[in-house]
Amino acid sequence: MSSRQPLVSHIYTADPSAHVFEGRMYIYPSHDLDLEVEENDNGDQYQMTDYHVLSQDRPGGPTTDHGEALHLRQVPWASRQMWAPDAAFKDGKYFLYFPARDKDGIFRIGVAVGTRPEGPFVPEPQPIKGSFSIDPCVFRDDDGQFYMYFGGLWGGQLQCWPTGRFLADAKTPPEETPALCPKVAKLTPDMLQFATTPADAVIVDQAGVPLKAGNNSARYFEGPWMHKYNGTYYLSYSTGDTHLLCYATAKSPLGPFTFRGSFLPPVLGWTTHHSIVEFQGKWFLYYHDATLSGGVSHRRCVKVQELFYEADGSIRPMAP
Ligand code: FUB
Repeated sequence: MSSRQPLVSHIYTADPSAHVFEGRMYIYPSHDLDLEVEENDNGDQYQMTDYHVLSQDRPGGPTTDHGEALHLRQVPWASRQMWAPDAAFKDGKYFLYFPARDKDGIFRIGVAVGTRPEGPFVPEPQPIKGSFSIDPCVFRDDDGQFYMYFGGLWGGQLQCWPTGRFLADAKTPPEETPALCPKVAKLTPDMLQFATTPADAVIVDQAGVPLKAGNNSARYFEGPWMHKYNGTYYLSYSTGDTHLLCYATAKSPLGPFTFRGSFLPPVLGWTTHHSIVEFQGKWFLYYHDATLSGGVSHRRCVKVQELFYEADGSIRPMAP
């Protein structure tokens, strides 16, 4: 299965987080706006103000747009830029996790709750305590514990937290020093807070040495995704300015994760962002590119293709 066509073309969509809920494929994307704005490294062109939930009866099948599930104006703490979201289900409730800038311009991660996978969702009045940066991915392990992975560099501000306090002018680490890592925290049983202080999900090379900041074609930048295949934890992510989707594996959801390689080369547009999900025994990659707008990086479209593993558990590289 590979349609290589946008799931929908009546709106721009990006950053797809896909989950199977109630036997159907639900996709939680960013909703890119059709704005004429200058692009910069701070991501000011990504001015999204709401979320739409999409669904399919099977990957590649017809897509339903369920309409607006949450709008910026409903979120008391947020000021702008609703970036890549994710969703989770527990005890009869659906949770939409989303980053946005607070009133001080600092990215935080919020949660909104609903009773249907497509929403609507009612936001909590405050962001998750101790949350920062962008791109939440919420993963349920087989024992029922939920984890959140998050973080993104540059406009996503991950580099601004070297001390645990926000430093607006902080730079990314020097090339010969360890790279910044995505963060991981356990969620509380009610799914609304961190149960543990966010820690580094460290990515190491084959010798067990943390990847260096200058290892641009392998080190982490943004868009973490966690899935489990044959008992192994797969942390996949974007390398940002080198535009690759890469992955690393571990025996624990907390890592350390050993770098395994890249599985998707650069797509059209600056960003690349994805999720990996199983549906009826097959695995699928949801991702985006900017083909729908002819290459405008902030007007993207979500696509899907089947993903395959080799016998040794490596992900077979694919073409966008
Ligand atoms: O969509 C806005 C940002 O672009 C996301 O949060 C990043 O992952 C990148 O795709």
